[in-house]
Amino acid sequence: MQDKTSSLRETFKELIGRVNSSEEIEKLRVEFLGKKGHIASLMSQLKTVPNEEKKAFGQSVNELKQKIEQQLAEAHEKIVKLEEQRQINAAEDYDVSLPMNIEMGSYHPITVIQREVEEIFRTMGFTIEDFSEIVDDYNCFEAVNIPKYHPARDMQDTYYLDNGQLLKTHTSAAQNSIMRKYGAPLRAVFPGRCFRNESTDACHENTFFQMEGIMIDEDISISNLIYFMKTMLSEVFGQDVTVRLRPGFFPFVEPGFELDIQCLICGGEGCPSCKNSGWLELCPCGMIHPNVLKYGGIDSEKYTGFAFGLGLTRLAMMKYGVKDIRVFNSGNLKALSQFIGK
Ligand code: FA5
Repeated sequence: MQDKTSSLRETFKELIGRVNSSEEIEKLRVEFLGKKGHIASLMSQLKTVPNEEKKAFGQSVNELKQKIEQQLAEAHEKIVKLEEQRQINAAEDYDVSLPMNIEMGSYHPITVIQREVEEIFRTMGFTIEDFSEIVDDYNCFEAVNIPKYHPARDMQDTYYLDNGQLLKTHTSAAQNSIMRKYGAPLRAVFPGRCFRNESTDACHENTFFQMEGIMIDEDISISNLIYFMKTMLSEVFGQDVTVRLRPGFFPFVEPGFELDIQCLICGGEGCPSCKNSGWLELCPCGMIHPNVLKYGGIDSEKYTGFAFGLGLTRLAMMKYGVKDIRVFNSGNLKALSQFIGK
C-alpha cells in the first residue's frame, strides 16, 4: 500500500512540473483531489488494509493530499502571473500596418437637431444652458405658477422618487433657476430630456426632448416672439413650412399660444403621425406670466419676456420624415445611424 502512495507522489510530481495553464492545473486538481480522483480512490482502499497498517497508510495518504494541495496552489499562483504577462505581451505585439477599421459612429438624430437649433439661437445672442433631469416639485411646478392641486398638473403626470423629487416633465422646470442665475435682461435656450407617465403612440413618447427658450428685456412683445419662432423654423427646415398660432393655456404664460406645424409626413391630409388632424403641436409659447418673473427675482413692472417649449423630438420627426416617434428611443441602429451630424 505504501508503494501506491509513493508511486502516486511521483506521478503527481512529474505532471505538475509540466503544467502550462490554469486550465491544466484545474484538470490536475480534479484528477487527484476530485470526488473520483486518485486520493479518494486510495482512501476507499483503506478498508482492505490490514489493521496494523491502517494508521500509517491513512497518515501517508493525508500527507500526500496536503502536499498535492500545496503544490497546486503554488503552481496556480505562478501560472496566473505568467498568463497575465502573456496577455500583456500579446497586446503589445500588434501590427501597425494592419488596415484601420474606418467604420465611423454617428450622432443620434436628436443630438443632430439639438445642436442645429442651439446654433441658430446662439447666433441670435442666446446662451445655451444645461439643467438636471431630476428636479423638485417647486422648480417643475410651483415656480412656473402651477401650485399644488392645480388641474394643469394632470397633463404632466410623471415618475416620482422616494425622496419626493421627480423626473422633469418639461424644460420649463429650469426657468426659475436660470432667471435667478442671470437676472434680466436675459436670452437663453435650454434643451433637455423630459418624462411623462403617458401612453405612447406615433407622436407621443414617455421620454422625449424639448428645448425651452426665454427672452426677457424691457418692451418685449408678442412680435418678438413670432419673429424668433419664424426665424428658427425657416432656418431648421430651409424652406417655408405652414404653421398656425392658436390660443393655448399654460399657467406660466399670459397670453399663451399653441404653435402647430402642418404635418410634413402627410402634407396636412391626416395620418397616424399627426393623429389624423393634419397638424402637429410643436412649440407652445407665450408671454411670461408676471408671477413667474417675480418668482425668478425679476422686476415684472420693468421687464417682460416670452417663453417657448419646442418639442425637439417632434421637430426631428418632421425634419427627417420619421413617421413614428418611438423610433428615436428604439435603439434600432439601422434607422438611427443615418444621421452623421457634427
Ligand atoms: C409644455 O411642456 C410647456 N412647458 C411648453 C411651454 C413652454 C409653453 C414655455 C409655454 C411657454 P406641452 O405639454 O404642450 O407644453 O409640451 C410642449 C411640446 O413638447 C409639445 O408641443 C410637443 O411638441 C412636445 N411633447 C409634449 N408631450 C410629448 C410627448 N409625450 N411625446 C413627444 N413630444 C411631446
